[in-house]
Amino acid sequence: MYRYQNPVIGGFHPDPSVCRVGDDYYLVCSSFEYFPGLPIFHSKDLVHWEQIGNVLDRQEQLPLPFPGAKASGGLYAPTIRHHDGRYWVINTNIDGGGNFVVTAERPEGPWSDPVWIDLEGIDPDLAWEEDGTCWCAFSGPAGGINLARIDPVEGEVLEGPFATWSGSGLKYPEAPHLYRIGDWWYLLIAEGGTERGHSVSIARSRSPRGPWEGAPANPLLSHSGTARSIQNTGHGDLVEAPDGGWWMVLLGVRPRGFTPDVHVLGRETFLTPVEWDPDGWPVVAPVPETHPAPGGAWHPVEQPAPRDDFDAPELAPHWISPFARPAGSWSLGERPGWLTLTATGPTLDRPGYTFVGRRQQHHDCRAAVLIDPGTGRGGLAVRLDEAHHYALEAGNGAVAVVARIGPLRQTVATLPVPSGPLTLTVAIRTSDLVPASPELTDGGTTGPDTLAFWLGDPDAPEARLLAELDGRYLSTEVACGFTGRVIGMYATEGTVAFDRFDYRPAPAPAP
Ligand code: 6LW
Repeated sequence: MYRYQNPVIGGFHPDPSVCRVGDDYYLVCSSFEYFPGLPIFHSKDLVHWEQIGNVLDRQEQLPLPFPGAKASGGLYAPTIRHHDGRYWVINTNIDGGGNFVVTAERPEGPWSDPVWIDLEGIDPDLAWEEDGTCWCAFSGPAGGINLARIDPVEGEVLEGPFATWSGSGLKYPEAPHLYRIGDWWYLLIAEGGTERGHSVSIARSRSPRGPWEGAPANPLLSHSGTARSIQNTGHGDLVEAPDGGWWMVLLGVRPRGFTPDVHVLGRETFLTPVEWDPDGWPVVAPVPETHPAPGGAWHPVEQPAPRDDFDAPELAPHWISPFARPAGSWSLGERPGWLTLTATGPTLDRPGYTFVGRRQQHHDCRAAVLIDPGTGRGGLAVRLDEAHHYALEAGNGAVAVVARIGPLRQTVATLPVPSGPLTLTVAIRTSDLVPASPELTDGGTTGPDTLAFWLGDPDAPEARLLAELDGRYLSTEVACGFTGRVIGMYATEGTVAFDRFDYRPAPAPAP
């Protein structure tokens, strides 16, 4: 009996939506201001997920104009469905155009250009009746769940929108998904807000037009007020496995540190089993840390290698850049075997800089690069947004650790270095298991983790520890917003080259 560990997709992969085609599952997540957008994953068992691309991987699909686009703006929650032999994704770009549909013959793409839909709101869903009628449920501007009949090919609104069932009375009903299951239509939603009060509720009707009957047990799922290590559980999507078992993918967080505890990896994708009671209502188990895997399938997949040595002709799909990755700002051909970044902005503090990064997916991990700063300036940064990031920077004959926390920017350490390639490392350790260094918390409370910045490989005797910084200031609760940490390479002056990027989970410190 195989058991899976939650989250099934770690790191900031919120608002998951899943569909099954035969024995294959496909899942998309929101991605906000990052390009490329809407990562798409494939699995054969709901547990092991391989990113097969990004739905929006052409800049023209993803207008994020600035000034205008902002951190945690851009792409909110998507829905993926398979209908009439095609894959469909409906989504909202809150900074550039609103609601749109893209389609593809194959899940790995290419996906079409957006077909914009004149509906105001977020969290759009797609559901079809047997006669081809297409319904779009979404979270309307007035804060309730709305329904509209649409033509998803032309992007035309054919009827509505009109208000429909909006939950059990908790705040922020959103994330609607409409399903035809047996003789019933079910409307699944999130309510309570995406923070600690997040929950999942459901209603059913004989018609998408209602009338709707809320489940007696609503909210079906909430971790609010529990001591569970997984919190903020909500924003679910239901899927039936080939063996008839039902499952829900949903978002959750894993907070760390002293109260009120904070999360640094963003809202992650979790999996929980769903049963049906004799009255035809789903029963959703509290989201488990580990659980027997869906029956009949166990298909581990290749995850990205710990080292990317930039020998491939294209960047792997998990590499992301805030707002844009303009041609000319990056190259894998200019210096074969190196990723060459050319500065497009002078600072990480305002959009427009060159940054290529990947989501931090583990609480304890290490990231390291071999950088040749040449005559430029750049380095390795851990970021939440333009106002919350720590950077280990090389340039002009020195390395420096620079911390940006809200209105404060401070160079914490500097060290002269010889010219030529350097290894820069950030080692991230959860501190609620390991008392943080006193000077880090000056005797105060313990944050979620500490970030140690090294010149060289920390395991090598010649390595130099430059600074250890408290990770609470790079948490979503401090920075606010919808994303999580991204660790990446950047250039803010001239051209900087990176020979490799290593990312490895580290064993949690012994308690
Ligand atoms: C998402 C909505 C939400 O569209 O936040 O808090 C938005 N809930 O469901 C971004 O995740």
